[in-house]
Amino acid sequence: MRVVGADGKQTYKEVSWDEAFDFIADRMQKIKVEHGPECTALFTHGSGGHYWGTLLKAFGSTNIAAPSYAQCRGPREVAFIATFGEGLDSPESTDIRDTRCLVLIGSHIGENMHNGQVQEMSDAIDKGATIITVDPRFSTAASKSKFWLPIKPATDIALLLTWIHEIINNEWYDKAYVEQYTYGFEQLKAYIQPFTPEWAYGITTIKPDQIRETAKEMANASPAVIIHPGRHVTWYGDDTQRLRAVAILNALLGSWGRRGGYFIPEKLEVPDYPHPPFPKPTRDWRLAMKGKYNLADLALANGVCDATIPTPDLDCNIKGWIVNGTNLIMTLPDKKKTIEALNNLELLVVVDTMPMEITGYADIVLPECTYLERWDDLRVVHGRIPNIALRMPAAEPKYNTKPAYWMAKELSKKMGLEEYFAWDSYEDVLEWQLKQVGSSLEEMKRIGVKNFPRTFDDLYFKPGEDITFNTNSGKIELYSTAFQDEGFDPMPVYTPHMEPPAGFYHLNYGRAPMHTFSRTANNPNLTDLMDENKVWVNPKVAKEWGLKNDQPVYLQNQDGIVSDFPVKVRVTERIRFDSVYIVHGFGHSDKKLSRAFGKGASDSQLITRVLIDPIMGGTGMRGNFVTFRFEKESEGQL
Ligand SMILES: Nc1nc2c(c(=O)[nH]1)N[C@H]1C(S)=C(S)[C@@H](COP(=O)(O)OP(=O)(O)OC[C@H]3O[C@@H](n4cnc5c(=O)[nH]c(N)nc54)[C@H](O)[C@@H]3O)O[C@H]1N2
Ligand SMILES: Nc1nc2c(c(=O)[nH]1)N[C@H]1C(S)=C(S)[C@@H](COP(=O)(O)OP(=O)(O)OC[C@H]3O[C@@H](n4cnc5c(=O)[nH]c(N)nc54)[C@H](O)[C@@H]3O)O[C@H]1N2
Ligand SMILES: [Mo]
Repeated sequence: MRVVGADGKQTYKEVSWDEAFDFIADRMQKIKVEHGPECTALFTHGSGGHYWGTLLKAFGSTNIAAPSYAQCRGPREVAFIATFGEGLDSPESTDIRDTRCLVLIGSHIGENMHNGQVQEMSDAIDKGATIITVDPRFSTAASKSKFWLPIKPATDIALLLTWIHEIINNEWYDKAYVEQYTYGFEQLKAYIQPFTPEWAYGITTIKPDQIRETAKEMANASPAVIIHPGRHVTWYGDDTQRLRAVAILNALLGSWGRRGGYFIPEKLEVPDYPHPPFPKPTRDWRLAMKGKYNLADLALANGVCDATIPTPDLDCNIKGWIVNGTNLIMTLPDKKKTIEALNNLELLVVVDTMPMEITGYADIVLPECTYLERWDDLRVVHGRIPNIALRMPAAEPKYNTKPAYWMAKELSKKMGLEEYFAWDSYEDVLEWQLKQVGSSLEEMKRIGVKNFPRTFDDLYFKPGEDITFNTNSGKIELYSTAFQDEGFDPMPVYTPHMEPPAGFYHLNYGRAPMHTFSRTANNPNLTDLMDENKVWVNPKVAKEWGLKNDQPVYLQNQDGIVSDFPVKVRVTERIRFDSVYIVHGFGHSDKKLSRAFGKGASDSQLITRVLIDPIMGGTGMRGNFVTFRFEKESEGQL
């Protein structure tokens, strides 16, 4: 579909697939001639990434960014790579099933439906594991916990440093493990001396006794203890350092590579369908970072977005985007900036299954059929045992929708890149790949998921096993030489963050179990379960403002941005008095989303202050404060 009319308005004119591909190929060619192929980028989340990635790399660009990195798990990857020489990737290798103590720091498993983790957590609870939840909100996980520490927002690093202090000074750490595997223990020990529980109490509001008691609880379970690394960890801009503190705590308790801690995952190698080598681009996304964020191991979606806004000192401004399965308007913080970038594009192609905010800004929308109507790439995941899974169509595509692999292949023909898609149907690709690993499409159609035996090592380190870690020192780095080399603090530092001004509250957000980001807000079955978000307000705050349950209010942030729509109040003790909470993904402004339009408030809209992590460029989103308004139009500031 061609988008006609004003930006964001979602007025379309249907064109043939052929016309659409001609249009895209022409614009891509123009960008290539005038600016170079590197001035294009792909934003992707989910399965289509592989096909579009192949097309873009064949075209000559490696600017491929996913919001699941710099808006999600990026800081944790960098922190764990710095400490253990390895990131966690997805799914995480947390051995929750066999743990004796699980510490959740803002990971709201149970509302965050990583189903494997939810199932293992409930098994662990049945087996008597201790759960410790650190969260300013009484989450579902907190309700299953032995300890709930309702921490003052943005102060987690202080708590983590103090736990490290307690575990070192009481000699509760795993001495043999620390001795054999770690680097920098003496520096760490000297460094953490000031961080007593009494010091942390003043910062976190967690009582010293509770800090001591929970530290002891973790030590008792060691090494079958998991200080959970979290997932959406881009909070306050010092997130990589917070996750370093998490990694260090795990190392001290000897949980990395140990049963009930972190297992060693294995993945099956499934070769790519043969294609010619990709051209090597002379410029990539790193260039646009101007020497910053060298420790980031993947492209930054926000970085590529920034590089689209012309600046005089950059010779490779991005001119064309392909956006596959990511609603960047709701996904990237600082919507104004995203729209500024969109306005500077010469080409925006959006591949989506329905009209979402982002499709309204496209030149061309390519409507994809849903996952139930198509083949997809094999799912190849690492885990305790390597396994692969097949996704196959359960129904014919409705309307004139197509799978992304078909689109990428057809477009490749228009761009002279068809040799990168040298197959007739996607079943041929799957058949070929499955054959390489000793299976077949026929078998996979029958069984769906196939497990393979592990080929190397054990699931855990053997006692006293000699191990070289992929860090500069070859050890688990309690003191990070990589951070030091880049000019960052080699050990995590607690820095106080801004506090909400009078009458404002931390804007806290998270997941609801039945919804996925903003993408399911219009789903009829899921809206039956939950059709709007509510703003959680502490009773003390409600009293001060005279707020009642279900009363609609607007939220206004520190920069004067007011939510497009009102949101109903939910008065509850489950949130601290200094914060309010809403579920992410609501407050859609696109009228074509007939069920979701105007329902609830959008956290994305209110996240205008972005705290960039200096180490890897992640976008900290929790530095925003909101107040209540009773009417949309203001009669002066509240
Ligand atoms: N149902 C459902 N499940 C999902 C998803 C989904 O869309 N829907 N998305 C998936 C994805 S991609 C991700 S990344 C994960 C995200 O899931 P998580 O990584 O678990 O979520 P976060 O958003 O980091 O954390 C939300 C929790 O942090 C708490 N919190 C807020 N501020 C602070 C603070 O300063 N300190 C502490 N200790 N806690 C704080 C909030 O109260 C809330 O309970 O969920 C995954 N699972
Ligand atoms: N304010 C705020 N921002 C956040 C977060 C937050 O909690 N709050 N969470 C962050 C995190 S952890 C993550 S991982 C990201 C996630 O960010 P996104 O993945 O961008 O999340 P959605 O907003 O759900 O956008 C998904 C888009 O994909 C489309 N889609 C769904 N299925 C398909 C399909 O099969 N094919 C195609 N082509 N498209 C499809 C949907 O219609 C929708 O437009 O957001 C990050 N940004
Ligand atoms: Mo995420």
